[in-house]
Amino acid sequence: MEENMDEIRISGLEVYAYHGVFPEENEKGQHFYINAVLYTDTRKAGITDELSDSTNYGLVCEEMAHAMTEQCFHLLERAAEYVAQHVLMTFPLVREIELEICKPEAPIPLTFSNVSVKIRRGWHTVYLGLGSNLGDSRQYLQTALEKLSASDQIRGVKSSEWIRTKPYGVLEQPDFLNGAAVMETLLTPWELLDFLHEVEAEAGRVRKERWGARTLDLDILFYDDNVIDSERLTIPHADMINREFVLAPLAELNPHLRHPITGETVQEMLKKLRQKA
Ligand code: A4P
Ligand code: MG
Repeated sequence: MEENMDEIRISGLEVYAYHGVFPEENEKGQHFYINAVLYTDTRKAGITDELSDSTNYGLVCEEMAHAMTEQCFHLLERAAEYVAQHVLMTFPLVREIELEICKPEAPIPLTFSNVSVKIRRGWHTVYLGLGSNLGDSRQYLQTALEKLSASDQIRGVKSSEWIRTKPYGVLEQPDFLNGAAVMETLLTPWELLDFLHEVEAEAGRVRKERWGARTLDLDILFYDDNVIDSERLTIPHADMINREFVLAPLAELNPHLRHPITGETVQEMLKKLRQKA
């Protein structure tokens, strides 16, 4: 989540829709009310007074109403996810959205004023490390970038140059071609990992030996400034400070990026590593 973002707020948008677990709800429909906070940067529009430099909240209302009525879901959770994603994909300047869908006419045989589901979703900045040392490495890396770009959950993919590097860890294996890429994604870290594993599998990667030769290796280096230490996932990538083949391409993309735990920039980590060598 980014701090200090400006907000465009919409409240009480009324939409007649058909979401619900009960068949009567899907047939008869009922009123839903939407509250949304769009996190964005209004500075440019604040200077120019041009609508094209901001996000048109009228259009956002229309798109939310459209997304609410074009499909019929069982759950408010699903409707909220769907509407949030639609707004994030349709309005490029909206970095995050907080969305609440209220259902005050929900079929509950008790007196109540409202039920609602509220979620916060957004684009996250991710840095990936890419490597290959089997087969046509350049082609594997290039294809991986194309598959990432082709996902509707990922946008703005930019990559570093590919560099040829000596194997690290297990030394008796071919040289690697390595690089890094930066992008924005709507996926959670775990969803992104699953997607990367799919892309690796499509490149014919077989997991045998840890640190062994591979057609394609995709590692998550940074995910915003999240720190994750779980069985399946360690973010930031644990060993980056010892790997020039990670830090050099990262420095090409963003030398001033800071490690969220140590506070060191990529440039500083790279300089230290080169001094050690
Ligand atoms: N995993 C945990 N954290 C992450 C993360 N941030 N990104 C888990 C991706 N995966 C993460 O990885 C094993 C498990 O790590 C995954 O299932 C995931 O749950 P893997 O890709 O199956 O196995 P691996 O790649 O052999 O192991 P590892 O530890 O990821 O190795 P690395 O760090 O990828 O190193 N030398 C040069 N010159 N260039 C290289 O690119 N790469 C390696 C592999 C060794 N030597 C190299 C290079
Ligand atoms: Mg790996």
